[in-house]
Amino acid sequence: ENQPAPSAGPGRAVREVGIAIIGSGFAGLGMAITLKRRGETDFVLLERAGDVGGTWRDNTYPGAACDVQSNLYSFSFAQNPDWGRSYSEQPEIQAYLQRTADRFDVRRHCVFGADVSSARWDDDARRWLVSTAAGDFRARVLVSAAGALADPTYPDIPGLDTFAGTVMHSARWDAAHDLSGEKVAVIGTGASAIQVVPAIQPVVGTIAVYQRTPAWVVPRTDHPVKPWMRRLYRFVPGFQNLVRAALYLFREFLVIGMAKNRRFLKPVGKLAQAHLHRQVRDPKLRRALTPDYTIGCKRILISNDYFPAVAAPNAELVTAGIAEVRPHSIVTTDGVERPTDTIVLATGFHVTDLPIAEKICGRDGRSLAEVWEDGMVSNRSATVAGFPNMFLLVGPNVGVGHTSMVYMIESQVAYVDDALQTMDAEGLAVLETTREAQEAYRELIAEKSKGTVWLGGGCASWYLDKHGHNSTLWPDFTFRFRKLTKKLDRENYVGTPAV
Ligand code: N01
Repeated sequence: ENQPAPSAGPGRAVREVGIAIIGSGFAGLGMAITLKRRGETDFVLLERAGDVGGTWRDNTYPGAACDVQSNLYSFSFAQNPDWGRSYSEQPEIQAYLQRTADRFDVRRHCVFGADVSSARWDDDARRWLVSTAAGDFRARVLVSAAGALADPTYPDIPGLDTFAGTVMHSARWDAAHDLSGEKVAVIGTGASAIQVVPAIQPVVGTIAVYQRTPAWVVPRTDHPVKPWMRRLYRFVPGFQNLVRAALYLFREFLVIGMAKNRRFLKPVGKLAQAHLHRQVRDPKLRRALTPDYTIGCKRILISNDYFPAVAAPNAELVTAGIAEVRPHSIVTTDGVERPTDTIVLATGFHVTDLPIAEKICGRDGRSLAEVWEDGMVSNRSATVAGFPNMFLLVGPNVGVGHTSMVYMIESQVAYVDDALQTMDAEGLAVLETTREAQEAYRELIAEKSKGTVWLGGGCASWYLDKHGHNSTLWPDFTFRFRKLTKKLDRENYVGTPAV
């Protein structure tokens, strides 16, 4: 049953726009720039924070960096010949995003402080009604680019709320807090933890790393980019494209090949074991750091300084579970109590239970979260039946652990842009995908996921939802995703003309 569409509160003006884009990270910016480059200017970027950048704006913890090479981790239409390192650190990526927003003049479309509280489809008006902390909007089209690594997960540990010291999530770092000499606890051993631990270990008094599941870690081949290389990028036409293509192909064939065919994983497991062996002398610590699941089941991490940091004299790897947090300590299930000044939660994000999904309500008034109760479903990772004129960027099954998310984002943006141009060309007021298309895509994903290390590698990861389904990763070569999303699959949509 249709729910009444919300009206703007008393005295609140509603702004009419063509396209409302939620979020201004890589996805939101990519969408905005694509629209702008083809002359479409009737759009807003609704950004809850005060600047563009998304996850690269938010993750300012010491050591934050990307584990995909910068040449690949950038927009194809805005390459940067000046990257300082092969794997860039957070400030450089954030500066790149800010500069790119300026270069394509999209900041004028940004509404900052516009935290979206709800977005509802009004079937009579054929408009999305979007309420935000910075005002209400009525939009013909809604593009959610709110991100999958946007909302931090706070673990449900007994007593955490009674802790008298400082608690910081890695994605909400407080730079003003001085950790020097403190007794610091880091909870988690994922991609964020393995970067923050070595960055803070030299300055803290003691550091206790609470590990629930050890990570597979391989060496990181990071280095500063030589000045002559930068000159080649800048002055030799096509050279940076060539490097990008080589990196892309290497990652694509090596990693996806491995995920699909376990025997290729063996040498990588050996490489990780040798890395651990070289860096950690103590056999007991080495054993504690050795994973018992197949490499690749979770994201393979890359670091040269994580193991040495954990093996440092002021560090301790805690493998017993956390029983409770007290005002000045953490107690583990083996009864040991460790005095603690600051707790760093490197505990990840709401990926399979996206908070934005609770706020977007479709034709029958149900939220995306309700519709996705049995798992996230979509047509081509972009549209959902019952949610007309709505597009998702970095939604279900777009994630990649092995290559650049920017490649996937650009594929998605091209698809959405083709859909928007189709709507204009055909004079459509409403475009909505069919349940059949959604079901077919779900089956395609399930089929492609079968037999992969992500499903059968013997680990629990954020790649899988609570039902054990892969609802986050694209389980195939990314060029196949690009092919699938090159053009709108018009036959899988119902279009309603404007009159
Ligand atoms: O989060 P995670 P992340 N008690 O979810 C543990 C991207 N990224 O922020 O494995 C104790 O991976 C949890 O333990 P377990 C990248 O895509 C990229 O590190 O569930 N422990 C795990 O160890 C990445 O995959 C980069 O047993 C608890 C950790 O917390 C994604 O972001 C850098 C717990 C969470 O790991 C997320 O990475 C950073 C509890 N209650 C991030 N709850 C680069 O490009 C959770 N854990 C380098």
